[in-house]
Amino acid sequence: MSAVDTAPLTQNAPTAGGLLSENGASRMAKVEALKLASDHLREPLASELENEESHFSNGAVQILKFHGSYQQTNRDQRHRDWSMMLRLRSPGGRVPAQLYLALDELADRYGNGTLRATTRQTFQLHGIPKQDLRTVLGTIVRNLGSTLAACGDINRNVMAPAAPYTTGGYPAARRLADDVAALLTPQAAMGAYLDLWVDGDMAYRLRSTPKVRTVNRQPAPAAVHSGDEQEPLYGSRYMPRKFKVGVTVPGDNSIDVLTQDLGLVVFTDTMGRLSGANVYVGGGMGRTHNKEDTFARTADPLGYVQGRQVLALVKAVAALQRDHGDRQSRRHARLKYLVHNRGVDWLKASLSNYFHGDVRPLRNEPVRKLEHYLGWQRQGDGLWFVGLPVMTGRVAGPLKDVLRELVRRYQLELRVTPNQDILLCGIAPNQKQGIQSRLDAIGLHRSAMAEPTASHGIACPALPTCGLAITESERAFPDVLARFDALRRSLGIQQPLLVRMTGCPNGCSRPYMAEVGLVGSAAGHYQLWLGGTPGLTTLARPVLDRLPLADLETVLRPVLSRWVRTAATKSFGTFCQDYTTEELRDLLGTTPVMRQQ
Ligand code: SRM
Ligand code: SF4
Repeated sequence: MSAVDTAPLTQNAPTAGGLLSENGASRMAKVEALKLASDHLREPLASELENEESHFSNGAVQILKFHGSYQQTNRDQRHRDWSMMLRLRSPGGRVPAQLYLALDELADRYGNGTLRATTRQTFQLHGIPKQDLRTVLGTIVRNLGSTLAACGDINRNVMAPAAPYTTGGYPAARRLADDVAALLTPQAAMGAYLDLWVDGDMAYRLRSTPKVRTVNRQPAPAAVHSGDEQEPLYGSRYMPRKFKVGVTVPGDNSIDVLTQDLGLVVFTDTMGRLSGANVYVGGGMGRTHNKEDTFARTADPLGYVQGRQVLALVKAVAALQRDHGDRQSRRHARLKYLVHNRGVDWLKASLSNYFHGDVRPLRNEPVRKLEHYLGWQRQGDGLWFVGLPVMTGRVAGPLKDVLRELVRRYQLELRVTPNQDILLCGIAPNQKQGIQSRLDAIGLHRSAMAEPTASHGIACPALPTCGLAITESERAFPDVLARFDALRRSLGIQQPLLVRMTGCPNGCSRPYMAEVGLVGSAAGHYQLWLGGTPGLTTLARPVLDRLPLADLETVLRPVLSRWVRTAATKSFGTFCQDYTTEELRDLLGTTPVMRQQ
């Protein structure tokens, strides 16, 4: 590999690397220029917060994202009805009682009265008017929450198994997720964040961790530094695009490890201390219909890295993507395109400029399983947790009331799972009965907590809040799941089916990993993806482009029936993998119109 092959685009010299034409920013994606001019993510947001307008300009909207908020309109209304969505940062899905109670109240007082558990293990609030943004965000920070870097071209919420198990590798995985979140926290942007939302009160600074302080003190290869003293890792243009990290333990694939830009599977010694991690790079779901150069992709294995080198490796991969990711076309800016286009061997070679540790062959891992942790379970420290299925993650109505009551009374910590479910944690044995009786009152009986299809199904918000939605998703999903359950029952199918739905191809509920993925393609129509597995190990394939939702049963009954008659010992996804796409299409109950598409 020559030096030229691995040469990075210099982060803070915007004319370097051919990004800009001689007289301006014409070849740089617009967002790049906005980030550069923003004074580390302050302007024009800070100025526009002071005006009386009901909404922000496009420039401010881009900067606002880094502060954890999106400007949205209610797409059910004919007129433009502006409001803000706020997304929290909660590594491993951990939300302490005090923060949850604050969110619950903010949603009622300033938002649309609901909270939304997300697929990356945090909460969103919707419907916040611009003039209340400072109050709401400030209240979150004062209650020890944060929305910093929950959106934008930066490291996003770090995922980790939500279960609060105190044994095995789980505590180490959670600690590593906290360390990664701290390691990749922006520095100058944190100053801007505190200035804007809590009048610069540095008491609310996100704390580093001892391990991160050690890593940051150690000498690192020069290439890791962005060249910007105020923002040493990211530089003044931050990442080319969002960057996502997930950490888990061998065998537990609740975090969908292969869909992350950077996935870490931790190994621990007999004392539960981190001994190293298998590293996977270049996963991602987002794509655009009819643009074949955009695609969903599972991450490639990079290798095994020893425990004391893991954080340096994480920083190195982030720095490499910062320098080499495509800053001209946002559509191709994710790490997955770099890995796909240049190959994992190129990545390994380039990484040697950023990381001086060893990357060894991958260690063996057991078969991956999607753990969903529903129902009552022991934590391992004498306490219990209870996993509550939450349809599409929407916390509203009686569920919201009961959660508030239980969290307030017992001061319980919450954990959000990647399946949009909620775990109530730290429950003493003598509190179990009282809690279960309150759950019974809203239909969350012990037996209802493990319902096979619904417990696994997830759907993105889509209409009416998501500006990119082509179709319904969250609002249609309860009915879709009920129809799948009825179909399974009518065919005598006992096994669960992993179903995921989105309102567009961006893939927010990771539908391309499901056994049945429904991806909005035109009003009332969905692209049908088949062939993902229950353990989230394989990418599914698109089989139909425009399945009318009304024809779900007609189309799927024949293939499900064939599966249960001929191969019921396999999962449905594995059964589908035995066929070519053409053969699968022939197994569907399609109409001639669908076949012509
Ligand atoms: Fe997402 C954009 C919601 C997880 C891929 N996503 C959006 C926006 C912000 C729409 C927008 O840009 O205007 C959606 C807001 C809708 C709303 O009204 O709330 C949105 N994404 C969500 C959430 C809330 C879906 C959910 O059902 O929970 C998830 C919030 C996660 C979090 O807490 O951080 C969410 N989004 C994901 C995931 C899954 C994941 O991260 O594990 C993906 C696929 C993985 C990936 O990134 O490849 C995902 N969202 C996208 C993309 C496509 C990115 C790409 O590389 O092409 C977009 C569009 C974009 O960024 O341009 C997007
Ligand atoms: Fe919006 Fe598409 Fe994400 Fe659904 S998948 S939330 S429709 S961007």
